Amino acid sequence: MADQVQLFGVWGSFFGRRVEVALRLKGVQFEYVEEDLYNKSPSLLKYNPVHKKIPQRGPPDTRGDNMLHNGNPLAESLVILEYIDETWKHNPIFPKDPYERARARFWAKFIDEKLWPVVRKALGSKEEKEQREAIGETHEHLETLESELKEKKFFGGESWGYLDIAAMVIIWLGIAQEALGVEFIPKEKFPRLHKWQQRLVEDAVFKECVPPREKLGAFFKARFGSSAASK
Ligand SMILES: N[C@@H](CCC(=O)N[C@@H](CS)C(=O)NCC(=O)O)C(=O)O
Repeated sequence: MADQVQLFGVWGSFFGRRVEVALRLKGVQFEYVEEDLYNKSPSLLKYNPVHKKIPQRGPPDTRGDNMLHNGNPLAESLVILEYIDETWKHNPIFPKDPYERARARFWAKFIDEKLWPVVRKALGSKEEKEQREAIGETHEHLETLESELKEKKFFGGESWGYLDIAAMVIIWLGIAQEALGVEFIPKEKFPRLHKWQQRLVEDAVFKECVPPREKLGAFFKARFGSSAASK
């Protein structure tokens, strides 16, 4: 029987786009279901009763980016990426070497647990001081990632892989910078990350998954335009 795959997501969320990139790279057919986070669908609540996220996180609440594979619900984008790579083994996204795999997981965790929370804070903050500090911390974390990238084309080396997918949020940062006029990721300060994200958005798989810049920019303006980030 052919695999039945459904992806529940929100178009502007890089969590769901991570899963989409991996599915497209593997050539897995899937049905995409756009979720309304303010009015979560019965399927989302049924399949993601723990986090109710897309892909989900945290203990009992409800969140929205998930995948359903032959009736089995999966949550948390990074966990789903591992599942996809183990289930469909062609075009592997993880490095072969166990040490390199561990490092890739380490940095992906760093992105979700260190970088993303301060970016979220910088975007949403209504207070200028708090927002300046959050942008400062964002820059610190980006510097760390810039040195991890070194002179490599991609985090994965010559071709992109798991960590490049996990780091997609950096593309979102560039778009937020354009839309809100805030220096989230100034080019002069992060030349390697700039080149890296340009290579990614030119890649055929990413091109299909990253939302159009104008659409995402307009979303940022509507959602965060009144926060300190845009002043
Ligand atoms: N750690 C989760 C995060 C997923 C997440 O936060 N998704 C957001 C969309 S950007 C969501 O569903 N928010 C709805 C909510 O928090 O209720 C993952 O990697 O999948």
